[in-house]
Order: sequence, then structure tokens, then C-alpha cells
Amino acid sequence: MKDTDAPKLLVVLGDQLSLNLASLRRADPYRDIILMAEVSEETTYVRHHKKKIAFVLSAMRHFAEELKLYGWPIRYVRLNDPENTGSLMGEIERARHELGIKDVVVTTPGEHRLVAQFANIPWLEMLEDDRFLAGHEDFNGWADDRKHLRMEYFYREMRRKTGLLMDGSEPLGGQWNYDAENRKPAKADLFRPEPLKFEPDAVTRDVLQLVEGRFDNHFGTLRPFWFAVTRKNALAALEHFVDTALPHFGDYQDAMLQDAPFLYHSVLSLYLNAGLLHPMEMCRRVERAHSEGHAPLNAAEGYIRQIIGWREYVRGIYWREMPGYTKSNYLNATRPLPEFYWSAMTDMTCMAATIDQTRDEAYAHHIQRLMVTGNFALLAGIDPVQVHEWYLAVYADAYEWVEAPNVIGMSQFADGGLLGSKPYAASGNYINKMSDYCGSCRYDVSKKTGEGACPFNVLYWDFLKRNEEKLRSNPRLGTAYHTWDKMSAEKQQDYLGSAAAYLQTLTDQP
Ligand code: FAD
Ligand code: DLZ
Ligand code: SF4
Repeated sequence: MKDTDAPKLLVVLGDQLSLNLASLRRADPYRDIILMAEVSEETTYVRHHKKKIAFVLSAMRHFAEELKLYGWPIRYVRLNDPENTGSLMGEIERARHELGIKDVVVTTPGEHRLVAQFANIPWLEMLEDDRFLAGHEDFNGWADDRKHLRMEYFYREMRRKTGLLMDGSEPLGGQWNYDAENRKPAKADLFRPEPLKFEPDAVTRDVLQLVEGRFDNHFGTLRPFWFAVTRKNALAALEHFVDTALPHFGDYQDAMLQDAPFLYHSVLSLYLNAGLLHPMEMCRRVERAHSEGHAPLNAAEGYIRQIIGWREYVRGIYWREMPGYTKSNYLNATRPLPEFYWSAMTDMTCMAATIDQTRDEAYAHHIQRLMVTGNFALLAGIDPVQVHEWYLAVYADAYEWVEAPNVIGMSQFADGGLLGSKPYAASGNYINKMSDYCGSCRYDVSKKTGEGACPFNVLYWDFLKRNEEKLRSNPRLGTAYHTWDKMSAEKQQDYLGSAAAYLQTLTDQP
């Protein structure tokens, strides 16, 4: 029998930095002890971007200080502590032993990898992570009796459930989704707001030194480091986004400009995923901006949809499909990830710009992730496991529960269409329409085949032909296959030959 009055060890992970965390709500500060541990297993299970490690460790240290101010007893283990065992499990065991505590409580981790480690241990209790708006039961209840799990229908349920942008039982403005208004290409003279940037304080400066010393061989530029590492500053970043960028968020959501890495995006995902912001408070703030006349409906609806729709939906898919999901490879893609995903050494301006920016900021916005680096990997037939590991490493907001469905499902179609109804495959024409990349590219976006043709053009048709058996029956690709069928055999051969020559250059690379 459990002694309910015995002290407990409450473990708080690096992406659980929320005062309203389930395990903290359950705890008694006069009896229990919080454990937070910086451990090499978490900092190296993929070679995370240096900025991501610095963000998580500094935010953990600030959060521990905040908890101390509230009077919580804390055992905080630093990465360089000589006794550090290097893993969360090791640190839990060590704390239990040294403190003489039997029972451990943790809010369920966001990644299956850790849940598997923590499962079936009699003295370890995992509480549901209720910082999300749809629990597993809610999602499964919605998904169980459906043939197709389409985000749009899940999103409508979430609008009803939360009451966000609702007019009684109807969506505000009469439409659920204003995406059709959100496809404006970027103009060169567009005003470009920047996210709110913060000077590193003494705690962050210490962490930066640690990261410089220990993770020099990881991808990414560490300085300048400007992320918020406290809830107070993350809230300031939210206010800044609402003031400066939200009104145009919808209009230019899909646009890309070479020297504007953030455009009208919020750059808040890293704070939200680490627990410094709560999804509902962000959505309420955006809803208020609309009701006060500061942001149009297409912007507010578009933003809220990303959070209560896409974010919750991908999490639901992840937990429904794990553990097998991250190994999915529906299209049997096997090509190794080209080295230029790390070096940015490629003549394709769109790829070089997105990868350069990823290296410098640990950030790229959705369309860059989906339609540039993701699209290229899909068209070139890169092994989805390698693509998944790249995305998990390089972005400051990357945790497997949100990254894997976006990569394996949305971007690589490796789940065979469970998440998206068709592959996000596009030729150079799409990138040219939505960006200013092509003007300064060595490749010619208007050239379809042969020397100097845009690789996206060449690979697009090769991708469709290569995967014909699996994709031809997809109704959303009917027009594309119809166009292919109408091409002369000579033209088709021209495409396939050009693609083979281009793909050979990838194979020949070191
Ligand atoms: P904004 O454009 O300002 O959007 C607002 C918020 O909506 C984001 O902060 C985010 O919390 C949420 N959101 C938007 N789209 C999605 C989505 N598709 N799935 C989940 N949440 C979404 N998001 C991550 O948080 N972590 C990842 O590791 C991640 N990997 C991705 C990989 C690929 C291949 C793709 C296509 C998308 C990925 N996304 C990921 C989703 C999305 O690209 C990022 O959430 C977004 O770019 C973060 O920047 P932002 O805060 O400026 O977002
Ligand atoms: C991402 C990360 C990193 C880099 N380091 C730590 C750490 O040292 N200690 C910790 O508790 N958490 C860290 N995290 C976040 C975890 O990896 C995250 O909690 C799991 O992946 C579950 O989502
Ligand atoms: Fe990218 Fe092709 Fe445009 Fe070059 S021409 S920037 S490769 S889409």
C-alpha cells in the first residue's frame, strides 16, 4: 500500500516549464521535492542545434529560480555536476536513493521514447499532461469512428469546444476557415516586423559558455542569442507579435523573402512547446485583438487554427500512431540526406537561404519547412527517418510529438496519407510565386529540363512517375497525372533523364 503522506519526488522536464503543470498542482511544497536535471542523454539524443540546447537549459534554470521564489524545495542538477549520471532515469534513481524518497510523480513526457522508459515502474506515477486542449480521450473519441482523419473537421470541433471566434453555435463571420484569403506572395518592399529580442542575462551567459564548450560539434550558430527564457519575456514576445505582425499574419502566411526570416510569423512555438506560454491564453489574446478591431478575422482565425487545429491534431496523431509512426516509409524512399542540409552549400537559392537561416536562427517558418526543405526531400526520395532526425535536431521548437507528424506525415507522405490527403509536392513554380528566391538562383525556374533547369521542376515529374503505383489513384493528383499522360514520350523521357542526371549529382556528393 502507498503511504499517501510520504514525501514525493516531482520530476519537471525541460519542456514542462509551466507553473500549472499537473504534477505541481498535485504537490505539497512542505512535503515534496522537485527534481530538475540537465542530462547529456536529453541534450544529445539527436545533435540538437546549439541555440535549442541553450534555450532549454537557460529556461530550466530560470524556471527553477522562479519555483524557489515560490518556496518550493528543489534539487537542480547541472550538466557539469561531477555526480551527474547523464540520464533522467539515472538522476531519478540517484535522487530517490540520496533523499530516501520512494515515490516519483512526473507529468507524462511529450516523447514516446521517455514514456517507454517511465512506463510500468511501480513507484513512478505519470499524470496526464493537461496543458493541451484535447486530451488523448478527446482525440480518440473524435478519430475512432472516422475513415479519414482530416484536420479541418477536428478543428471545427475544437472551435465549438473552446468557443473561440464563435457566434453562438456558428463560426464568427459565417466561415470556419479563411485560408483562401491567405495566399498573398511577398512583395520586396513589405514592412518586416522582427520578433522581440532579449539580451542574455547572467544565467543565460553562463549557459552559452557551457554550450560553447560542450556542444561545439553540434549544428548551428549560438550567438547572437536572443530568445526569451522566462515566462515574463515570452508573454512580452506574444504582446509584441500581436502589436506588430498579427494583423498581416494571414495575408502573408505562405510568403517567403530572402532577407526576412520571420516575416509575419509569431516565432512563439519554442515558448509554447517548452511550457512558457499556454495555448489558450495565446488564442484568447489573438481573439481579443480581433474583437478590439486590431486584427482582421482572416488573421485571427488563421492563427488560432494553427494552435487549436494543427498543433492539437498532430499531437493526437502522434500518440495514436506511436511507436511505429517514426519508422513509416510508405514511398520506400532510401536516398541518404544530402550533406548540404547541414552545410547549406548548394546552388539552389531557396534551399541555401532556408538552411542558412535555420543554422543562424534555429528557426524557419512553416512554408520554408514544408515547401522548400521538405518538398526537396520528398521529390528527391530522401529516407524519411533521416529527414525526421534532421528536423528534430535543427529547430528550437522541435519535440518529436509535434515534429514527427509534420515531417513523416505532412511533409514526406511517409504515413501513406493518414495525416494529409496528398503529398505536398510542388515544382519551382510554386516557390517562385511565393518568394523572391528564384531571381538570384543559378538555376532557371522557367527551364523545365536539361542543364540549368530548376531541380524542383525536374524532380517533380520524376517523383510522380517513380511513385505512380501508389499515387495515381489519389483523386487530388488526378490533374497532375493527366498532364503527364498528355506529354509526348520524348518529353517524358526528357524529364526522367534530367532527373536521373540531377539525382546522380546527389549520389556523387561526398
Ligand atoms: P506561426 O506561423 O506564428 O504559427 C503559430 C503557431 O501555430 C506556432 O507557434 C505553432 O505552435 C502552431 N503551429 C503552426 N503550424 C503548426 C503545425 N503544422 N503543427 C503544429 N503546430 C503548428 N512545429 C513545432 O512546433 N515543432 C516542430 O518541430 C515542427 N516541425 C515541423 C516540420 C515540418 C516539416 C513542418 C512542415 C512543420 C513543422 N512545424 C513544427 C509546424 C510549424 O512549421 C511551426 O510550428 C512554425 O513554423 C513555428 O513558427 P511560428 O511560431 O512562427 O509559427
Ligand atoms: C530538449 C531538452 C534538452 C536539450 N535538454 C534537457 C535536459 O537536460 N533535461 C530535461 O529534463 N529536458 C531536456 N530537454 C527536453 C526533453 O528532451 C523533453 O522533455 C523530452 O523530449 C519530452 O518531450
Ligand atoms: Fe529554388 Fe528552383 Fe527557384 Fe532556384 S530556381 S530558387 S532551385 S525554386
